[in-house]
Amino acid sequence: MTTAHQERPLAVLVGVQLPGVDDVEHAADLAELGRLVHTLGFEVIATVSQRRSALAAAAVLGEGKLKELAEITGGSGVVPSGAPERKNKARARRAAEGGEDEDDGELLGDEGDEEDDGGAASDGAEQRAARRATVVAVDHDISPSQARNLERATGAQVLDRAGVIIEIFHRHARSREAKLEVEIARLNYVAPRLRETGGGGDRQRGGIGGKGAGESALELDRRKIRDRIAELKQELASIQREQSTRRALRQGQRRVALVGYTNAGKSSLMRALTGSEVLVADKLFATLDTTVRALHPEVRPRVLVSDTVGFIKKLPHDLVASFRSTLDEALEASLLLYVADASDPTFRDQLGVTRSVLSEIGASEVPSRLLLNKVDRLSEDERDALRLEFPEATLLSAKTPADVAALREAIIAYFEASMVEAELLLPYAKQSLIGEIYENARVLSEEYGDDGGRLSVRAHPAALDRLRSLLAR
Ligand SMILES: Nc1nc2c(ncn2[C@@H]2O[C@H](COP(=O)(O)OP(=O)(O)OP(=O)(O)O)[C@@H](O)[C@H]2O)c(=O)[nH]1
Ligand SMILES: [Mg+2]
Repeated sequence: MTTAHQERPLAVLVGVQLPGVDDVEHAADLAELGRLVHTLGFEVIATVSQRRSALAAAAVLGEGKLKELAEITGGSGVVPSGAPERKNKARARRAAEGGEDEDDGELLGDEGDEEDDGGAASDGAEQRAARRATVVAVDHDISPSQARNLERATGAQVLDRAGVIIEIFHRHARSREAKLEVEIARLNYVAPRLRETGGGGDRQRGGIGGKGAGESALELDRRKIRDRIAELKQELASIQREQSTRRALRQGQRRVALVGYTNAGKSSLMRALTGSEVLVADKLFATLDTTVRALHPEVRPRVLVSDTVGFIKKLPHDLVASFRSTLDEALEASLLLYVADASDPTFRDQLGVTRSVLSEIGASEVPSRLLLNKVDRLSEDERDALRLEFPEATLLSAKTPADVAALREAIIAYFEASMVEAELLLPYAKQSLIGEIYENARVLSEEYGDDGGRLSVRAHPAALDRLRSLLAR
């Protein structure tokens, strides 16, 4: 556990303001990258930003800015001549030197690990350079050769935005499924960034071994990574089959999913609504697994609430693909609660990202409500302004019990309104289904005759369909 606050290793942010990105958006993007890097356990000491029409092909920044950056990291500030250029990526990577390579399959060394107690003893040299940033985080996706050149010019480790996010996911994954998904994304990310290490190829994680005849260490490493990905995908597929069976069992149940940008307060609402102990943390991507719990105190038929993985701008493609299955959970909900952190000045953009990712996975058809959370941080005037701007939304705070109680009532009322009354015939031979009926419908009356039970119920149409099909079998 973290004891007295130890000094965090230092990082510097790099951002290029591309045409079409205004100052506010650029600043917000960098601030978000700063929070991501902070979540990884670093202290951000500086930001180097430059307006350019495109990222510089060699090392993202122009010459002057590169020097400025190198002053913060203690590097030379120049890309050594003869350093790999972008022309031929394969050749470039092969040309890269071996010695100090960090290709151990981790995107970062241990130093930035937030779970580490930070007590890794530094040697004298490190102490002298104590105020120097050891990590450069670039707010764009950069090519492996750009990363390489930046590393050479700065003497620091370089991570791009995708790398930072993948590393956070890697550390926060808890369930077997999330771990597999992240590992696949991570290997996909690492593979093109592997460099010839002059025999050091066996340092890859996941049992990546020595050289085979006729193959360079690099080719072998890549092939092993592909094999490993295939293996992981198989394991994932079997877990997902089990899960879809479990999901099928829940079909027809009344389900609400909390969706939204990372750190919006989904898990906090989940806790408050269900009395569960899901993780709440002021970290980005605290939650990577979908959790499903019943609304508490329980209602009949019960309502299930799911907490889901948060979204972020420019989510790396590999991760979007990986977390699709987790988000399928949201697709199966009868009601989506979009949670936004109304105290964050950029929440409108965040909401846009949430909507576009959900519509990509086909969830825009699912009925939804907008929850503007964390209003305890806003003044009365600010709340009034939000009410005008979002007349349909519910303003609330996960920390205010009365707000949570009102939300619970609103959820119940929503389902109540969509419930219909119907009559179900329960033959004596099917008596075992009585539990299922009570679970999924509110039984208003029960009458038994020669042919079985005649139950008058109130239930959601989907639940009725499902019960009827069970009864007809
Ligand atoms: N002041 C205030 N803080 C809140 C509120 N809701 C959540 N928080 C805080 O916001 C931070 C993030 O909350 P979480 O519930 O973990 O957010 P999340 O949406 O689950 O985030 P991810 O799992 O990272 O996607 C925590 O520090 C919470 O205590 C609220 O209504 N008011
Ligand atoms: Mg969460």
